[in-house]
Amino acid sequence: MKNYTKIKDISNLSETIKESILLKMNPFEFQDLGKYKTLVMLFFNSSLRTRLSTEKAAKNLGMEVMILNVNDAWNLEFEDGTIMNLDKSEHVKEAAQVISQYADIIAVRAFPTLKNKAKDESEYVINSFKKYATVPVLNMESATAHPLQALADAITISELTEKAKPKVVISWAPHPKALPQAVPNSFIEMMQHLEIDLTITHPKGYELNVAITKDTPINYNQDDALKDADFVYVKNWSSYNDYGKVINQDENWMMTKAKLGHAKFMHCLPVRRNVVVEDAVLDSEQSVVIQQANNRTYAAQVVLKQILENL
Ligand code: SN0
Repeated sequence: MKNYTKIKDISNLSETIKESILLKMNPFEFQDLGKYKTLVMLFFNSSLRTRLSTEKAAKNLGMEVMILNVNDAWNLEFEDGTIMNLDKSEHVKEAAQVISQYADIIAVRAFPTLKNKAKDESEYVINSFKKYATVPVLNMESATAHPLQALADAITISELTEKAKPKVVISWAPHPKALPQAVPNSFIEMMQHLEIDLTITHPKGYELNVAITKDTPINYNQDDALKDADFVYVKNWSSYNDYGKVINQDENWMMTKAKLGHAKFMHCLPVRRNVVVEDAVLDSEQSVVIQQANNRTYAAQVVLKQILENL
């Protein structure tokens, strides 16, 4: 693998899922692969799981890890040809080339503005690093995608499914803040590649980009959508059409034990208790969020392994 900035960078998904489950059973099998190699992780935003699981994955492969919270460094300019006489101290052109001398792989987390749709969709942060870095780039959640989370979700469903073709529902939930569409985008795209029956449910106005949802059925009736579900993935996202806006906070969309039925409950975390999902769900055996978070390590590890093998 050259870079992992999108799900399509995985050449063989079913093999990759199998390989990650093998890594989970034997995490130190390739501990020499990353010897003398360095992962530099750049954070433009907060992180808990991504930071720790990706660092753990790199260390399981014998890599060194350096982490930079970019907000503690220089304010980066991404536009071409600007006169840099305002608040931006360094251009990404220099920064990416310099970091490439210290790193064998550069991982980037950069959330969207949720204000400028065209700018967010251009993926200017991760794509600038891809353009100017001379080493592979790993997406740790960009403006429109979170492919490491989606891979961990695919691993989790593969581990837990008791059916050849389980029914998976992604259900919008209320939230006080405007959140990105990155997690649902990547989850939906990932599910479209697996042998599963996917339904999307959300209030009107929360339609995601049709380039992502394609022909996946959208049911505006949550109860109806949830019928006979095997896995229910709950996530808030802000409006895509009324870009970045919170247009509805209807608490009736919160996931409850009654609505969940016999399904497994999934969420990428962090989750707002009793807003997105009630305690009774998170504290039940049906919640698999802790297992999902554990699988973040093996998702990152299989991706780092495939990139290291290609260096
Ligand atoms: C991020 C998101 O994309 O929705 C990261 C998820 C992996 N989530 C949040 O920003 C939640 C913030 C909050 O205050 O609940």
